[in-house]
Amino acid sequence: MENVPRVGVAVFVLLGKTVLLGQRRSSIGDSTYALPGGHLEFGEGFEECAAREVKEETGLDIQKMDFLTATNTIFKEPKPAQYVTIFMRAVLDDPQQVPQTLEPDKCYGWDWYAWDDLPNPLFWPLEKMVQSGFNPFPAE
Ligand code: 8DG
Ligand code: MG
Repeated sequence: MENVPRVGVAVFVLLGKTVLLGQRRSSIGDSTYALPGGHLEFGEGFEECAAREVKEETGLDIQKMDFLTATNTIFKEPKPAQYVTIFMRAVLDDPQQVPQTLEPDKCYGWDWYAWDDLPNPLFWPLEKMVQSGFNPFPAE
């Protein structure tokens, strides 16, 4: 792969006070807990990409999408990579719907985690956001 910055889209899927995380199976951030998401495809909008990636990875249908923030992350390991990542927020169409591990080669499984009791270790870019005080929940 040519060394160019790539665009990632990651989604905070919120259910009550919890957020959906899955343990990655990937050369970047293996075994760490991350949001569903992936690469922006050519011609795609942010919301479109968010809905597609969440559906492909978890089977969940989402709505009420909002843009939250963007980050610029440079990974040195396992090989140099740079991601501008768009972070979206969404809720489920149907709050009864259960996440499925549809890409078992990329994720060990999905679950809901309370924002004040997140699992360890978090995927490094997410860990940085949490440590900076970032909170994906809408102001009450
Ligand atoms: P695809 O080929 O299916 O499109 O992509 P993927 O294999 O699902 O890509 P990904 O690694 O899950 O996501 C793309 C990049 O987005 C990832 O390598 C780095 C960036 N990214 C962050 N934070 C997060 C996060 O919390 N979750 C995910 N999935 N990606 C994130 O900077
Ligand atoms: Mg992914």
